[in-house]
Amino acid sequence: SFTASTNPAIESTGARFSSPDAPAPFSVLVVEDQPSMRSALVAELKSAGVSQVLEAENGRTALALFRSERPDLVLLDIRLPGEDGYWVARQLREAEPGEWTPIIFLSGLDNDLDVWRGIEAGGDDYLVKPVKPIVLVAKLRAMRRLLDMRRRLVTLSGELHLANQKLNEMVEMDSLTGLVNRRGMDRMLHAEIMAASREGKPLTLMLCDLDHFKRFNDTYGHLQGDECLKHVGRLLRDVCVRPRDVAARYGGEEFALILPNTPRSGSMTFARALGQMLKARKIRPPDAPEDFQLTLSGGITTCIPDANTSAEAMLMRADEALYAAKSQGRNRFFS
Ligand code: GH3
Ligand code: MG
Ligand code: MG
Ligand code: MG
Ligand code: MG
Repeated sequence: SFTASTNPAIESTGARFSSPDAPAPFSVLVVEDQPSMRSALVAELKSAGVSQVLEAENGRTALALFRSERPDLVLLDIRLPGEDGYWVARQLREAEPGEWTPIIFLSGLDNDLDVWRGIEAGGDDYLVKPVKPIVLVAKLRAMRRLLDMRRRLVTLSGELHLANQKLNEMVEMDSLTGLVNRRGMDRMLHAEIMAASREGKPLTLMLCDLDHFKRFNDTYGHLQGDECLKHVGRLLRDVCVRPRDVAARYGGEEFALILPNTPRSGSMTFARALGQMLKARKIRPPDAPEDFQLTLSGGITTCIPDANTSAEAMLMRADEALYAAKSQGRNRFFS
């Protein structure tokens, strides 16, 4: 049924896998023990425009070739010396979990049960020998269509995954300052309370509020106020030197800092560093006659959390300390 030298069906219809002058980069592994049948198949595939044809005469060789060459498709005989085609199909499926290489059985066995077993073993199609070349090429093209579709889906799912990651980040980000927003900060505070409680380490929460910010807005305008908030955002990001420190915009001109593994003394050092940075990096609104000295008031709470520690209680304690700092003159941190 196959002859190596001619394939009249393909020549008469012009049906090809791709033009032999410009063969598609597509490799087929032919697993067939009969040498004459194998060389006929190889010749058919090549003249139909398949760019690479690999040959195996038994199951073990097929598996080894599959692993090393990663063909795009496998044509698989069933009756082979040693392990049969069903075994090969199962091994191929196990060799690439999550991937898919089409397997077309090509066998002289034409019982319905053989078809059933072939598909159960992992085959995608089942052709009974002898197969007309035009049918073989048509089946290859159908499989390539499915392969292309699968590749597009894999690409798309990767893109969706990235887009979803980005959205998740955006949901927890404050768009003005680029800091974590209140939603993110609430989640992270809960997480750090759990972590600190497991590790038995002190956790510090700091709430800061810009002093007399309403005056700033009233004097220089809301847009300059926004610039000022961005400036403070950059400054807080810079003062958070440890990778686990989190700076968040908690509300309008209120900021929160989560400082894991930071005892009371460490939180005071942090507050001093913040105050110094505010002095060192003054801002100059366009209409202002001189640099503007921003100041912050802060409330600090530190504890070694246990199972009963709540984020709400920590926030309340920090807020009380902040209120005290405000009422006793501002530009200071209380704990
Ligand atoms: P205090 O020292 O007591 O905190 O005084 P304050 O003026 O800072 O506090 P108050 O709560 O009276 O006013 C907060 C101001 O912060 C008023 C509001 O216009 C301003 N503000 C809040 N969010 C934003 C914002 O996103 N952009 C700008 N430009 N201003 C904001
Ligand atoms: Mg055979
Ligand atoms: Mg206020
Ligand atoms: Mg304020
Ligand atoms: Mg406020």
